[in-house]
Amino acid sequence: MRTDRTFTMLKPDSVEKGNVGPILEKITSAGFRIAGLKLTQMTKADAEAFYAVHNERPFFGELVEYMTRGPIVAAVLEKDNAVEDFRTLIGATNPADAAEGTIRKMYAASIGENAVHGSDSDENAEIESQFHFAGRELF
Ligand code: IDP
Ligand code: MG
Repeated sequence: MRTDRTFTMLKPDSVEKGNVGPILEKITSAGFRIAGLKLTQMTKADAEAFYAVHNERPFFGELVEYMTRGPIVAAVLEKDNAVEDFRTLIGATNPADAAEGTIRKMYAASIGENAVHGSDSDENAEIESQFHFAGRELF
């Protein structure tokens, strides 16, 4: 299992607000290399599968609605200790709790609409990358 890649999505709110450029700039400035990148939109079935671990949670319907309402930017990012370092860069799930200077502190509106996704383990980074990217789309 490789430890130098993670998976992210710039969520629909980030695309809607024109924050894709500034967020990608923050990511590459923090030392991540972009190994894969695409603008795409998840179907309801895609979002239900991607977030299946949360399907018993009260916010699941709202989460699926949010994540499918418009395009996202999906990316695979490469850096030593990628998963942990990227979670640090994005900050806490709730922007109210996110550290100063983190992506969610700067660009997220609420715990639901929180601008970006970051994988929570090397194993999930691999699963989530394969969900969105074919091998020939990663460099
Ligand atoms: P994470 O994205 O920081 O890993 P998770 O707990 O895995 O956070 O939740 C996945 C996503 O579900 C969050 O990023 C957010 O969009 C949404 N979410 C989490 N908790 C809540 C909540 O309490 N209300 C509404 N949406 C939530
Ligand atoms: Mg999570």
